[in-house]
Amino acid sequence: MSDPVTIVTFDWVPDMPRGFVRDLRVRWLLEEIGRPYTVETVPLRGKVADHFRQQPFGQVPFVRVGGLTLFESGAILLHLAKGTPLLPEGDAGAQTLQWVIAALNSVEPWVTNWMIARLFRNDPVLIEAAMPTMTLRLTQLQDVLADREWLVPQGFTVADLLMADVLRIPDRDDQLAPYPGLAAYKARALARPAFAKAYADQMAHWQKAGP
Ligand SMILES: N[C@@H](CCC(=O)N[C@@H](CS)C(=O)NCC(=O)O)C(=O)O
Repeated sequence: MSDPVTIVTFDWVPDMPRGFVRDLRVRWLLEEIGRPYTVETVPLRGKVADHFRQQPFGQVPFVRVGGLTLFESGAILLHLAKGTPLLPEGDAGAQTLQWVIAALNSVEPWVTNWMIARLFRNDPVLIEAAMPTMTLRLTQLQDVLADREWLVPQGFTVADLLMADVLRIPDRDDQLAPYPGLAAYKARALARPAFAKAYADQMAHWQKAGP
């Protein structure tokens, strides 16, 4: 019997990040592998010391798996995907890890930079400064995906889950429109029933939290 999993997320967030808070990645992975979980919350407004003890940056998500507490969505996903087809063995596993790190380290920072400029600040100068690096990475990623369905030949892995979730951010503002290959890849990933379930469950959580 595997250890019970608890996802910890915020008790409430404003409208804008609803559906995008990174506990979604963990919910999605757990739905993919059919592993049940429970959800607990920490306050967003008035963060408490116990939160920082479990996530030193005062962020979410973090999880408890048996006696282990783990933060960083990438680390959580890799831990939970171990032993499942979402994290294959051997060379495919190494390639999966490579693409997990690429999603988090080579694509997400530039997308986040743009997101802050456009969605948080909506500052034309910052947006213009953020665009070249984001568009370069999106172009390069689309080139990679030109001849494959998923990042690793063996099929959908935790790397695709992360990459597709990262791509949801520019897609929010129609920024994937110039990249039909990327838009199709993101749509393939999001068409998975596990994503729909995870998304609906996260939105139900915010619904319960109130406006
Ligand atoms: N690298 C972290 C980033 C976590 C993160 O940015 N979490 C956001 C929610 S999606 C958060 O907690 N924001 C509130 C804050 O930074 O204070 C991860 O992937 O887990």
